[in-house]
Formats: sequence, C-alpha cells, structure tokens
Amino acid sequence: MQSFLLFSPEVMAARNAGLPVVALESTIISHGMPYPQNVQTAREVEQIIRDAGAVPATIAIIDGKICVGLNDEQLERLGTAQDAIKVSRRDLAYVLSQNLLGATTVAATMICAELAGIEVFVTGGIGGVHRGAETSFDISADLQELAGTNVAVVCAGVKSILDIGLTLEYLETQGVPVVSVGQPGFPAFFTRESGFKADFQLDAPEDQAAFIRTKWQLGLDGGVVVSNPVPAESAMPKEEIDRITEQALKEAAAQGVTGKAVTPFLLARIKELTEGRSLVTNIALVKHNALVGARLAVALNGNA
Ligand code: PSU
Ligand code: MN
Repeated sequence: MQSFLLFSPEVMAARNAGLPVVALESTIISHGMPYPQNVQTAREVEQIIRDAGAVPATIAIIDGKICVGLNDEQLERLGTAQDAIKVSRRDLAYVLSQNLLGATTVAATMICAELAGIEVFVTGGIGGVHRGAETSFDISADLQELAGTNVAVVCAGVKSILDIGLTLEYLETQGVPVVSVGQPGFPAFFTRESGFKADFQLDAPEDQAAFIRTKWQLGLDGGVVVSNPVPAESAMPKEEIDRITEQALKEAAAQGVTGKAVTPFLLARIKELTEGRSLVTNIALVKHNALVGARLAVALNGNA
C-alpha cells in the first residue's frame, strides 16, 4: 500500500523531522465549493496550519498515486477540473488503478491519512445519516470509516441537511466518541447548535490529545469526531438556513438526485438560495477548524 503514496517535498521533510502534520480533504475543493473560492480557501487553510506550527497535507488521487501534500498547480487542477471524481472508500481502487483524477471525501482521506501516518484531519463537515434514510438507505461512508480508522477528524459537526440525531446514534453504535470544543453542544455546521449534546467537551488541545492517545493506546481502533462550532460572527441565522435546507431537499427529491450527487447538489443549491452567504460561513468554519486541528496535531505530537 505504501507504494501508492507520493509525499510532497514539504510533507516529506515534515515526516523526516518528526513535525506535526494535518491532513486535508479534496472533495471540499472539487465538489464542495465553487472556483475560485475553493482554491483560495484551500491555500489559506494550509497557511493557517503552518502559522500554528504544523504542516498541511492536502490529499488527492492524481496520476495513479495518493498524493499527500499538493503543489499550487495540483490544487488549481482539482479546483477547476470538470472530471474530478468524488472518491470515497468504494471508489479508491478504481480511480487509482485507472489513473483518474480523484478528490477524496472524509472517508477516503481518513484511509489515506492513516496509511501516511497522519493522526489529525481537518474538514468542514462530515457526512452522516440523511433525512429519510429509513427508505433511501443513504448513510455516508464517512461514519463507517470513523468506526475503524485511527484518525481524529476536526469538523463543524454535520449539516442540518442530514438527520443529526440519527447520525449521532450511528456513531454511538459504532463506538465513535464525539468531542466538542468550547461548548457542550454538538454544532450544526452553518449554526453553532444542533440541539444535541456532544459526548465530551474538551477545550484544551492537550486534553483532546490525551483522550485520543489513551483511546488508541487501549487498542480501541477508530476515529474521533472533534466538533468545533462555526465562530458566532460567521454563523447563519437558524430560521433562514432551516427554510432553505428544506427547499433544497425538496428540489433534490423532485429532480431525482441520488447517491454521491446528493451532498454536492445540496451544498451548491443552498449557496445559491442564500446568495452566497452559506459559502462565506463555510469558509469561515473551515479556517477555524484548521486552527483547532493544527493545535491538536501539535499536542498529539508532544504526546506520542
Ligand atoms: N461537507 C461539506 N462539504 C463537503 C462535504 C461534506 O460541508 O464538500 C463532502 C466531504 O468530502 C464528505 C462528503 O466526506 O461530502 C460526504 O459525501 P456523502 O454524503 O456522499 O458521503
Ligand atoms: Mn450518500
């Protein structure tokens, strides 16, 4: 498996020097945000991580390799390509073996991060149990990945396009701890509160690191969700986002959108219906997660 990995010079140097590394996904670039904000945000997020004392490693599948750390040209290619494939666990071997361009989801990025020996991964929001999953069976592969892959995932919770309560039930069944940062509540991506509580509130990076290290030392394999609410000044008004989410969900159903197309469709439609304000919120929360993730990576590195 290691032969599929291709490290950028920056990430390779960090590994050799034993510096903390933070993984970043690429579906958020190719399918989660429009150009050029996607590429610009990716670069800014990387810089936030560097400024906090860690090294960013954006992960994507390019020319038959799992690229860990991307250069400017590769980021630009992912941000503009019309043929980038959204790669989750089931797609990984296909895209690698056929030399296709692949953007990794939370699930696939976790797999690649673990292979690369990276313990912390920063994203916007994880996938979850979709509303109506009792008939559609639409449950993101991200949740099953969290059950078995040893990576801490820093996110702003799950979007209210999902069934947040059922997502938390699924994680509980799979033994995935949900930590919150700065508040007891589990956040809802565009807003700070979902109405559900996280399992454990751990504000200090050292405490988060001690918890995660203990879990893995016990042999309790699997990820940890580190949920970090969007900064208050960047949150969307709850009534507005709820109303628009309902509308986008209805449109998705009416247009017969299914499978892996659902999440990108909803994100793009919510952005249109909020006249771009959801994108501003999305960018702000990813940047905040980058800071929290970098601090966690630094703390975990000191707790090896
Ligand atoms: N949440 C976002 N933006 C995104 C995604 C999630 O705010 O772009 C992406 C992530 O890559 C996540 C994926 O892993 O969507 C989940 O897709 P699905 O629901 O099809 O599993
Ligand atoms: Mn799905």
